[in-house]
Parts: sequence; C-alpha cells; structure tokens
Amino acid sequence: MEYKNILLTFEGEIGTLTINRPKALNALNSETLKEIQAGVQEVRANQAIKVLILTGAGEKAFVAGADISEMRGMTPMEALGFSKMGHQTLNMIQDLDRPVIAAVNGFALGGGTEIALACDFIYASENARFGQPEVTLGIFPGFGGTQRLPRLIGKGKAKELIFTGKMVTAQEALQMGIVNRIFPQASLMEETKKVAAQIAANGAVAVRLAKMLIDSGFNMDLADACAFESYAFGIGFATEDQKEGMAAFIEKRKPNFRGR
Ligand code: DAK
Repeated sequence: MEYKNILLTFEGEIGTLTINRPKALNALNSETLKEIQAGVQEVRANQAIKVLILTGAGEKAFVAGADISEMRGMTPMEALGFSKMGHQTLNMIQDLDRPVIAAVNGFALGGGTEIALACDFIYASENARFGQPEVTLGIFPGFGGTQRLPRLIGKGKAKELIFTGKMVTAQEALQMGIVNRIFPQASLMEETKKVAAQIAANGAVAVRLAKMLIDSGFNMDLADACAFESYAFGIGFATEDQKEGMAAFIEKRKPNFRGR
C-alpha cells in the first residue's frame, strides 16, 4: 500500500513504522491514524517480522499530539468518532502479536505520549519530552491517557501530569517509569534496533505468549493469572522452538528457532 503520512520499512526481522508529518511535528490527524492502522495490519500479515519499532520523522518530534487544526472544528459526534478511531489504532498496536518498541525521538505530547504508552515499552532520546497538555486546550486525554498512564506509573504521578499539563524531560520520564532507557538522539534508532534484534533471535512463539500473558494477566487477579500462565506454559511445550531451545542448551550450541 502507498502511504502519505507514514513510512513502513522492513530490515530482516525488524519493521519500523515512522510517523511522517514532520512539518506538523508528526501530529495525528484522521488520515494518519488510518494509515497507522493499515501499517500495523501489514505487519500483522507479515510473519517474517518479529519486532516493530514505532518512531517519528525528523529530530524534533515523535508525535506532538492529536492534530489540533483538525480537532478544533469538530462537533461532539465527530470528536467521539475521532477518539474512537484513536482508541482503535492504539489497541491495534497494543494487541499486535509481536513486541512493539516506541523510539521516542523528541516531543511526545498528548496523543504522542498516549501512542507511545500503547507500545510494549519506550526508549527515548535525550531531547525527548513527554506530557499530557490536553487540559491547557480545554480538553482531557482522549486516546487512553487517563487509563494507560496511571496503570504504568501509578495514579498520583499520572494525575499530576494530566492535571498540570506540564512537560517532563526524558530523564524525569525515566525516573517516573514511563521510559525504560535513554540514548543520545544520534544512536536512538541503532540502540533500539539492537534490542529488537535480540528479541527477534529468541523463540518467537514464546515471546508472543509472554506478551499476551503479561497484558491479559494484568487485569486479572493473581491466582487466575497464574493459572492462565500454567496453561500457556503447557502449550509452549507443543512448539518446535521449545524442543530446539532445550536441545541447543544440552548440545552447547546456539538455538535455531523457527517460530513454530
Ligand atoms: N497539531 C497540529 N499541528 C501541530 C501540533 C498539533 N498537535 N503541534 C505542532 N503543530 C504544528 C504547529 O502548528 C506548527 O505549524 P506551522 O505553524 O509551522 O504551520 C508546526 O507544527 C511547528 O510547531 P511550533 O512552531 O509550535 O514549534 P515549537 O518548537 O515552537 O513548539 C511544541 C513545539 C511541541 C512545544 C508546540 O508545537 C506545541 O505545544 N504543540 C502542541 C502540543 C499539544 O498541545 N499537543 C497535544 C495535542 S491534544 C480526543 C482525542 C484525542 C485527544 C484528545 C481528545 N477526543 C476526540 C475526545 C488528544 C489530544 C491531543 O493530543
């Protein structure tokens, strides 16, 4: 498919989806959200891709939020539709059956922080800035910020960010637990790809099941979630990768996982 607002590239087992509207600091309008959905679908259909990286074009912004020029004239019903499309897009990222790493290369504000939060974890460049400035525009987060942010960093810190609308640096975001690691901007993509390659070299079915268990178990009580883990663990022993991984260990060689 031809894209106007995103770039989708594949290098070996790693896919990179770059939101590509640098003149508008990669702000998310409806057209971009639709293209992100199509891009994620394309990755879903391509079993050769083991890890997806989500980033923004240019050196200034990851995503500076939902597109304010598109949103300002919306009727309540249009805003409802826009918010739903945002949720669908972020849920598609969250539910992709492979890990998605956000490489936040600059401003991640409003919908920008929210789309990064839908990824499995976040790496950031030193110049990255995070924030939920919606209240400064007279609205509040509409792409899951009131839900994913408190689940990640706790209610108190999430409320502070959302009620004040203030921006935090990459270093502050690291301390809060929004970001896993920080890199200089020039090496952010290279370092993110190194980690993606490390993940891609592991048993793909095991990684997918682990993602599914962490995400679905998070909202269950511990006993049910652990029982669910046991069933999935048993199913893991039906895979070729389990046999290969354990044989390789005993035979003191590198495993050759085939993702099945
Ligand atoms: N939307 C549209 N255009 C944007 C934009 C955005 N969010 N952010 C930046 N731009 C555009 C600017 O208008 C400018 O365009 P031109 O004037 O050159 O045509 C260009 O990008 C460069 O921006 P600046 O000139 O402002 O650059 P600066 O370096 O001076 O400042 C900045 C960078 C990131 C601090 C600043 O641009 C800024 O504050 N941007 C807005 C950040 C923001 O407030 N983001 C949150 C957006 S609200 C919902 C659904 C979703 C949401 C809420 C409700 N429902 C429907 C219920 C989510 C809302 C949001 O994400």
